[in-house]
Amino acid sequence: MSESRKIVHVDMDCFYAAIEMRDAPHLKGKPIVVGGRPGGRGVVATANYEARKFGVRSAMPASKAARLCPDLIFVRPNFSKYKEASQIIRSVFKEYTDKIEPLSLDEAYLDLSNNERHDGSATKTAAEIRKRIWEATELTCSAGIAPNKFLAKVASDWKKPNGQFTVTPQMVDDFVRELKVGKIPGVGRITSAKMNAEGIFTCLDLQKFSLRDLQIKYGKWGERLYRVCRGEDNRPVETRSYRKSWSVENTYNEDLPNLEACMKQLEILVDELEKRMSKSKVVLIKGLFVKLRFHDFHTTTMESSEIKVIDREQYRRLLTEAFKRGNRPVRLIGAGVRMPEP
Ligand code: DCP
Ligand code: MG
Repeated sequence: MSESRKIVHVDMDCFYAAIEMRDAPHLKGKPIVVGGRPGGRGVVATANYEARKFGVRSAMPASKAARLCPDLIFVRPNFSKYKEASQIIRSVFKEYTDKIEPLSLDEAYLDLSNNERHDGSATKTAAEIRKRIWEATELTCSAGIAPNKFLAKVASDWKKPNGQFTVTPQMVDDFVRELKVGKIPGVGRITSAKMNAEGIFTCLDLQKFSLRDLQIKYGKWGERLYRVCRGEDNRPVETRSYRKSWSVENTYNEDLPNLEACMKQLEILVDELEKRMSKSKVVLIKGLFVKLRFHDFHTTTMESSEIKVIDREQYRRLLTEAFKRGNRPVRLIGAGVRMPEP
């Protein structure tokens, strides 16, 4: 037990919406969403808790949200404010540990294993961190405190908003037995529905499968599932900077003969890129790029640094330029975005 770590997962409460309510008090108590991504096709980035009562959720089309909640107030996002708040929060974390792993603007893991404050109590220290964040930003957050990242992340959701929950090493077994599979980060609605259809509802149900069964059922994921359903997760808190770029690429079984064929594939790649980015909550973009590898492996990248949103027209232009550089069959296309340092 002395080896046990103390990991804290901190997650801000309805982050963008909370900032907008703080800065425009007349919005308080009313249902609001922050939405319409830049370049937007009108998607909800986040909803405050009043709006959530109507079923409004992140990633929902704005039109649907308006239908669910007729009095819904739409606020345009102000990313520079979110980034500023994120930096302040980060500076609070830094007073407590150097082992910080940011997951997005509003979420981070901290490793408090070596913390000596409050007689080494990570629970009390987390409460202090939350109080300090409130004092510095007037924003509330929730925290999970546990022996590993998986449990800390699940626990930060337990008493949301403005609460915290600790899973002590002694509690782990009981905690996971009851835990619904849909609460496992990475098990989305579809996987969880599939599991339920097979009679798997809780982590205890998953524990009945052997490692090999799970590997056969879920491939690479199987081993991780085998561990987390027992409350095990040995991933370290990785102090890292934000990713600098995000991209999707594909190597084609048969070379794409001309620009037209490349254009068709580009659309598919950009669809995929959009999908992944909305899941990962990437919000700040400083440029776009397209990468082409010709059949002779000559590789070229075209960048556009002015564009702050996923702009299909711009991608098509970049592809056209890149293609001109080689003007021969293509074996790989990549499409991506560059992100600024936070
Ligand atoms: N976000 C987004 N698109 C999504 C999900 C989130 O743009 N599909 C943005 C808006 C959120 C922020 O990221 O404010 C943080 O995401 P969370 O999932 O942590 O959601 P919230 O902080 O808004 O709410 P909660 O209180 O549930 O954490
Ligand atoms: Mg949050």
